[in-house]
Amino acid sequence: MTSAVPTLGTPVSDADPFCDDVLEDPLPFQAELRATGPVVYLNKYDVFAMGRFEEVQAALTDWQSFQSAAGVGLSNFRKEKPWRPPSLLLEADPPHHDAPRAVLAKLLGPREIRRLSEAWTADAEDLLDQLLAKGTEFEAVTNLASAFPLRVFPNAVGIPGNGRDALLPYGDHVFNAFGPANELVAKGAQRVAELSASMAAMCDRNVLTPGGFGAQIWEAADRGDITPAQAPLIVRSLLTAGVDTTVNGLAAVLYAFAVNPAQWSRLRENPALARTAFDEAVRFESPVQTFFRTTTRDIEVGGTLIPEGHKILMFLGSANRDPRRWENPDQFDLTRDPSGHVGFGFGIHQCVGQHIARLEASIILTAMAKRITSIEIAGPTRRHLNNTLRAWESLPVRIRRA
Ligand code: OVM
Repeated sequence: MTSAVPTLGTPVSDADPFCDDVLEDPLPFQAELRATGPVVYLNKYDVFAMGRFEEVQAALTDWQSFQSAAGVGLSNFRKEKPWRPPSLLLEADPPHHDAPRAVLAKLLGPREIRRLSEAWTADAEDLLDQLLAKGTEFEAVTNLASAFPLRVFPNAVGIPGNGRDALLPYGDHVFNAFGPANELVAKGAQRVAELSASMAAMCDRNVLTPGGFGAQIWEAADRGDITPAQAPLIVRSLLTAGVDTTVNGLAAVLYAFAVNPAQWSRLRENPALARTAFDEAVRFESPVQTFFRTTTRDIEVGGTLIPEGHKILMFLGSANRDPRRWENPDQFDLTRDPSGHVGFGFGIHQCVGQHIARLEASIILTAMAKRITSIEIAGPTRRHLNNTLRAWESLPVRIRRA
């Protein structure tokens, strides 16, 4: 690997943020990263890492200097062929980024998606009633955090019943593939052809149900807002970025409540806190932990000169727990204002689906708050390791019915 020689005085670290130990519990590594400096050169990957809120937010804002079109993973698309056709949103810069972004921003806007509330509320109540009828102990990742998004989101996009099984494993692989080519990527690569084919099939105009987000993306192509060639890739973005993220966002908020019972009481007293609770959980757990950018010029950050064409690694999860920005960052606390966190990113690429994520979360939390007086961990929890996601494999919980 060709290494940039970091400016004299730039702190250097030999740590591997993508090794199993750090993925299992990234907090000690992140605390060390923040303590080491505003920019730290990671020898192992020849990248410049940022773990403090100020620099992460500034890099996310300055899309002119920190581009996305060279990939938002470790792989540099200027030098390496991307493993799949790049995302027209995530892996693009203005001006190419703008038309696809405008189409999704309109479709997924806070007012446009209100029409989904009623049906999603009925789905949430039905799911919970069926689950609670079976007993008061269950595994919450499969039965709740995955079950709810998988029940409502693919329907809203308008994809057919078959093929849905590909959504979570494909997303898992995409998020692994932003990291280095380690064991996690090798494992996913075995199924990648099959999963990519299932995804492509779901983006086809002929299979998408009328009225869904998918069909509306194709209608944007009919209007000329985007090209017909762009439409299936924009549907792909929705299906890739919209499932694993919400599943792990919900798992994060369920876990946070299970280990902070006083916060659950607070939500029960004031269910209007559901949205705040979800954003606080996104800050606290940061389901998307990291993204990369690539420098478009020599740029100085925190006393370090980062050369043009270099990968930088932004630790969103670390920024969201930076004590320089947050009071008691390691506390899940519904009385704080979590807005301004970078768990959905920041700037022109900030999560375009965040209103959908908040709607899903607030609906399921509100339905839970009506039915459940307490929630606690009932057995050994297990993390799901992913190069980018902070995820759960298993959350056994015990609840008490209202
Ligand atoms: C996409 C995409 C994939 C993964 C994540 C993401 C968080 C977007 O294909 O556009 O945003």
